[in-house]
Amino acid sequence: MHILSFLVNFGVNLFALDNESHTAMDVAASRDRMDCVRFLDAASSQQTNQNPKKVANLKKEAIKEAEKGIQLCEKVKKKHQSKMDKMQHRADNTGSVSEASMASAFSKGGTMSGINEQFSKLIAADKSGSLTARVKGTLQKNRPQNQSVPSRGQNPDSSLSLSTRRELYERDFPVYKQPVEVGCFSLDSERRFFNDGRQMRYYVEPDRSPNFDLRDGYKDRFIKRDDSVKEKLDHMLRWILANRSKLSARGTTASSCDLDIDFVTWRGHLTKLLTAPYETREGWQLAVTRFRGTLYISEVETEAARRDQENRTERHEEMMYWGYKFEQYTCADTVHGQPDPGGVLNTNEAFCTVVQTRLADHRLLFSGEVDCRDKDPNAPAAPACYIELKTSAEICTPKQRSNFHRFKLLKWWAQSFLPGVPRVVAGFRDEEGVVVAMETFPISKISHLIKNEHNCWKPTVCMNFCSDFLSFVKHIATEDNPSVVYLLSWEPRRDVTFSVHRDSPYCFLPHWFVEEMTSSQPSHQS
Ligand code: 0WD
Ligand code: CA
Repeated sequence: MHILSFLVNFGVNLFALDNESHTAMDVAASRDRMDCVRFLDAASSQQTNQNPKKVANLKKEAIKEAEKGIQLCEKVKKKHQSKMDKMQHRADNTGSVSEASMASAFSKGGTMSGINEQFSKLIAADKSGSLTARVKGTLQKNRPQNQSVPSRGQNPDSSLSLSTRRELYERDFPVYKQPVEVGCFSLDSERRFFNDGRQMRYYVEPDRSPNFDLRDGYKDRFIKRDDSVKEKLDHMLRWILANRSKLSARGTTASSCDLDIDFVTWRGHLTKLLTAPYETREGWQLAVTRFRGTLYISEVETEAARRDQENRTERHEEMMYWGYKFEQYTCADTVHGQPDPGGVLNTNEAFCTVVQTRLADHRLLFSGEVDCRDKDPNAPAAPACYIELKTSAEICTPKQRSNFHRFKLLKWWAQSFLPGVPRVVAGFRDEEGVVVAMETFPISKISHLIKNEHNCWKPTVCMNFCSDFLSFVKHIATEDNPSVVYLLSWEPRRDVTFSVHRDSPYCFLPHWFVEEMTSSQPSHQS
């Protein structure tokens, strides 16, 4: 408000428009800042009364300026696109992306039909490509443009960086194939791996206001996973070794033991990529290794995250338990069973789905933890029968609702959209940790729910950024070597940068995986 009155007194154009043709007053209204709306309304009435001709001119000027802004933005976007295209072209020419094997990826065995090609459009339901601000280039280079292209094994130009500015990713929604579940695995109460679905749970619908006490059992019936143990991609790699025959390139000239996949990672890492253009607080570091043509991506804990974890308050620790407790109130271990909220809660246990899909020309294999499934025997096949469970603070004010839409729904959408989980069931809890209301959010409806929020997040920006990030990774991570790590680092309001590390502590592909993948052919299972 102080800034606003300063600017108005200073003589800014009250009628100036952003690239979506909103005035300052529209923006204030959409954010529920009625104090600002009243102030701006009074100021513009005063100006109109005093000098209607001048106001008419100011309005014209505002439209002209906005048009200029839009044009500038378009230009920068084109530049970004042409750089991405060049990068893609180079990646193809250096042999890091094989068009032939790519095209064959999902047409076999009828697992992915052409109908599913448009999955992205159906479930994301957002094709808007409007522009919001003036921008500079996204893909930045501090050196002259016309230098040589890195070929395989040569160190890439580490001055290359990738912008996360949202304006650059406002284009058509990229192709995102319907994710197909290719397998699953379970982690038991001691975090042991099983190549099966033994930890699957079944959703049991509670009352509309169930009054679950999420604090129950925190002190005496809680076994917490040791989060100082960094598991990296290990569970996924175990799953890959046990299921290699499902993934190997068949009918191509590539060595039959190479995977027919560009990227292997956790779903949680992809969620971070999707939300990066909107993230203002937490950065990340992702380690990438190219091994037998596949790029493996594993998170590295940032210094800030480590500090946050060490300095968590007791209240915060307890609140982290609430999410798991909600699962215990709503999930049964067997299809006809009932939840057992009196039992011990052990966060070592997990059921993970493994899905295969394609984003633009990137063939992805990733795994994500799934809370439970619909117990109806007629429910659709996985992942469409899966349900994500969440807890959130109850919403009492318009401001809280707006924040919920702007921040929480973005994370919920990204996390479930990726593996094709169609709904989130949320328990809204009060300050004491009592669930006072329940609500189901179909993922395909979330983009409609947020439509009224001004300058809100857009699914297309999330997906286009992720796609460009993966192209960037293909371009820079050229050396195929399990002991080389390309470390991609990002902090909010900065570009993504990278550094290269050989035989360093960042190495994350374990010897047992590298040896098994190198020495033997996959055993052909049915
Ligand atoms: O080492 C790491 N940096 C991480 C390991 C980070 C994220 C996940 N993991 C591992 C764990 O082994 C976990 O079993 O991945 C598994 C889950 O992977 P994901 O599905 O890719 O992760 P994400 O989407 O971030 O989280 C899904 C659920 C969470 O549910 P909520 O509703 O809170 O989003 O997995 C749980 C949590 O219940 N979860 C974790 N479980 C164990 N270790 C972890 C973690 N670090 N992070 C989230
Ligand atoms: Ca959950």
